[in-house]
Formats: sequence, structure tokens, C-alpha cells
Amino acid sequence: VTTDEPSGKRVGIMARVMEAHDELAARNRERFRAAGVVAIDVMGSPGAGKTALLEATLARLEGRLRCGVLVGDIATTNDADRLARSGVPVVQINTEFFGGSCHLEAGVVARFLGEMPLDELDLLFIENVGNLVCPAEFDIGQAARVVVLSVTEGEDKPLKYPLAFRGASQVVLSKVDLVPHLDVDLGAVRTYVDRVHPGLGMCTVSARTGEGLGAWMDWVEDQAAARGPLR
Ligand SMILES: Nc1nc2c(ncn2[C@@H]2O[C@H](COP(=O)(O)OP(=O)(O)OP(=O)(O)O)[C@@H](O)[C@H]2O)c(=O)[nH]1
Ligand SMILES: [Mg+2]
Repeated sequence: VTTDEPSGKRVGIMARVMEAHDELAARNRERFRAAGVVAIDVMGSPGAGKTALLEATLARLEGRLRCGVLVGDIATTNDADRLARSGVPVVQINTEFFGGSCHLEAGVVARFLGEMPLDELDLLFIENVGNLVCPAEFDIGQAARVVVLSVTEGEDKPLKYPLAFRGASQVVLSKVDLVPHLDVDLGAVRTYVDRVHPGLGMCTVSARTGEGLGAWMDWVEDQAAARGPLR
């Protein structure tokens, strides 16, 4: 759909809507900056292992960095209930009350930031709604975006969902403990990631066994350290 601008330029209404989202994302980013908190958006397909990764991450950051989590799902508080066991502040966003969106939007995130003690946090993880498509299209004000891709999803996912990988700061290849039961080619995943985002950092982890989590934790701590010294 397009509309006429006074200038005579034809501008898509969708482009204007996305500009409005970007403006709200910029406000969130400024809010995070002012509070000194690094926001990390965690996206990936349904069941990729986002919550399991965050559970393992929060356990390892206890006493090192002050964390909070916003978690988006269409329905249920299942993930918030799991994450709250870590003892950090967790807020569940159910998008069924905002049109049932398959992704988080900056304006929706902003509504829930008031429930987060931002000034007391170093890191805010935002678990996006399980989906490898729509969340990639919406800036929510994050400092970094992580794509969690599990070894069961197929090596070609970076090629099929390039936007998610292009906009990512890090890929976490999850559930590596399952590799002996699969015929997945981990080298092919690396090749396909490089094809859409050359050199993108990738950690290969198992939240279940802890394998590979050291490199992931180093990456997380580097994000926080970029904003100030570790406590
Ligand atoms: N074997 C194995 N299973 C895992 C691992 N991480 C997660 N799982 C399992 O994968 C399933 C989905 O994990 P979640 O952490 O709920 O995945 P999610 O991406 O948060 O899912 P949604 O929020 O619903 O999109 C659960 O049954 C987990 O126990 C892992 O490292 N190894
Ligand atoms: Mg989850």
C-alpha cells in the first residue's frame, strides 16, 4: 500500500509503520543506556532452547552480574515460571493481549519496562516469541541479538531465514548433546551462517550438559563489560 507525500514522493504505509516502531525502539535503547543496562534479545524457533539457555546462563551469572528477563510468548507464563526460579526479576509478556503477535514490538516492550528495576540491572535478557521470521523484522531497542538454532532444525536454516542471521550479533547452536543421535553436519551450519553473515560469532552448546557454555558466558560477559566493569 502506498500513499502520496506532499513532496510528491510515494511512501509505503508499511514503511511509515516500521519507522514508528524504530522510533519506539530508539526510545527503549535510550532508556537502557540511561539505566546502564545491556539488553540482549534472544530469538529462535519454538523450542530451540532459548529458555533452557537462559536458565543455564542465569545460574552462571549469579553473584557476577545483575540480570533481569523479559520473556515474550503468545500465551502462558511457563517460561517466566521457569526463569523466576533463578531468583532474578522476570516479567512475562503475553502477546495474545496485543493482537497475538508472533514477535515482540518495541512499544509492547516499553509498556513492561516499568515492571523491571532497570537501574539495578547490568543485563536484561529479552526472550522473544519463538519464531525465526517476524522477530527479526522488529528492532526492540536491544544492544545485541542472539539467534538460538538447535541441531535438530536442519543445517539450512540460516539460508532459509537470512534476516534473523544477518541481524544477529551471535549464534548459539544448541542441544549439541543430541548430535550423536542425528546426522546433522555442524560444518555445514557454519558454512551457511557465513554465507548470510560472514564471520558471525557462533557458540556450540548444550544447556543440558553444560558443554560449550564457557564460550557463551565469555561472550555474554563481554557484552556487559563493554558498558562498564564487572561487579
Ligand atoms: N537434549 C537437550 N534438550 C534441550 C536442550 N535445551 C533445551 N532442550 C529441550 O528442548 C525443549 C525446548 O526447550 P525450551 O528451553 O523450552 O525452548 P524455547 O526455545 O525456550 O521454547 P519456546 O519459548 O517455546 O519457543 C525442552 O524439552 C528442553 O528440555 C539441550 O541443550 N539439550
Ligand atoms: Mg522459551
